[in-house]
Amino acid sequence: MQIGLVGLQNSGKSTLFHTLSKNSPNLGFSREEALVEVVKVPDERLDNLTKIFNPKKQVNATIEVFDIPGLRMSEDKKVKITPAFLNNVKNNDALFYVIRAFHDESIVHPLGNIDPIRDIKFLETEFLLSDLSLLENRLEKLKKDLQKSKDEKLKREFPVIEKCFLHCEKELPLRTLNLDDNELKILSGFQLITLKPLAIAINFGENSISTVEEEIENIKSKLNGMNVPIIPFFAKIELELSQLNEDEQKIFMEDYGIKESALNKILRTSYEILGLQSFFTVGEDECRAWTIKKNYNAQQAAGVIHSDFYNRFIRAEVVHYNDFIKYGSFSKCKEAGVWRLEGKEYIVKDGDILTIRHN
Ligand SMILES: Nc1nc2c(ncn2[C@@H]2O[C@H](COP(=O)(O)OP(=O)(O)OP(=O)(O)O)[C@@H](O)[C@H]2O)c(=O)[nH]1
Ligand SMILES: [Mg+2]
Repeated sequence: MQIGLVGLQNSGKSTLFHTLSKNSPNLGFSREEALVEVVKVPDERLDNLTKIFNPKKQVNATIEVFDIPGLRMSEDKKVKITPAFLNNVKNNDALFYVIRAFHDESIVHPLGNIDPIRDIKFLETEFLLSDLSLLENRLEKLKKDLQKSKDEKLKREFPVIEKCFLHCEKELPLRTLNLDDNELKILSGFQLITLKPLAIAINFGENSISTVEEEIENIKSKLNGMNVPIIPFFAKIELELSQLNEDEQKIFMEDYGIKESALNKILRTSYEILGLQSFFTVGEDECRAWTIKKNYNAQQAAGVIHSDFYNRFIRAEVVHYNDFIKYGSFSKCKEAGVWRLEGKEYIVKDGDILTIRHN
């Protein structure tokens, strides 16, 4: 899974990116080239399992974060999206708009002044126009092709593209359109931007820490109808904090009154908007967190570990993390009746510990 940090120039994307990728202090602040970093998803539950099983290694789930150079003013004094920018944006499973709310006269804002609502609407409009033009072209082409051929695949595609086109024409992003799995499959090759899950991360200056909740509520009320998670963060301070060790970080965050790190918020929100959850495998070799979609059944989850596990699936031994911690061992869980054997249709829950039986 890859999430993209998208926004206008100087909104704090690269600063945020660096707080997420603290394990790679050598990453440059590139203004020209997009950078991808694999970020370890912290999970206290996995840390606790590692303490219990003492395996040779712990493997956290990972998520890829893509830092995309922002939109800037071109020579004709306009801020325009470029094909290269769009390509970078399309290349993600979910998007975070990174929006500037900090004030600093010495740092240029390509649209002139600080106005988070305007910036959010600017991005939404540009992406909507991009989708609209793609859908319009596709619709024209389908109309022509369907006059000549009776291809079943094209016939099925037409109403889906038309439905999306009419939705975008009403200035509504595609993420607000109800689409079933078949329709989504038909659309999957087009990389429509407003169909991607979205969250908004707003970068506040340090003197906003005490008022940030109010400011976020204010922004939400002005974005009525835009039903996406909105999270505040403090890029500049958090970059400094991310250089410290975990204990120091906690102390300073408390001092500043920052309740949760940008890293945690971004990852938690990514799981939420992408509909993801984690399950665990444990043992002497490794304790590991795996990422799956929320409605995955036991066989699909097994397939994430290994395709052989999918093909040769027999049953899954299941204990939930909370039960395991409560009872302390698999045998105690068996005695308590919380250890179960489940078939392939079992819907895996966030925090399940699985052992796959296969032949
Ligand atoms: N004063 C202040 N400066 C900040 C804050 N956040 C980021 N900056 C500064 O703003 C400048 C731009 O930040 P970047 O993180 O490089 O912005 P960006 O969104 O990656 O910009 P582009 O890559 O050009 O799109 C840097 O000099 C940062 O140090 C903040 O909260 N307060
Ligand atoms: Mg940058």
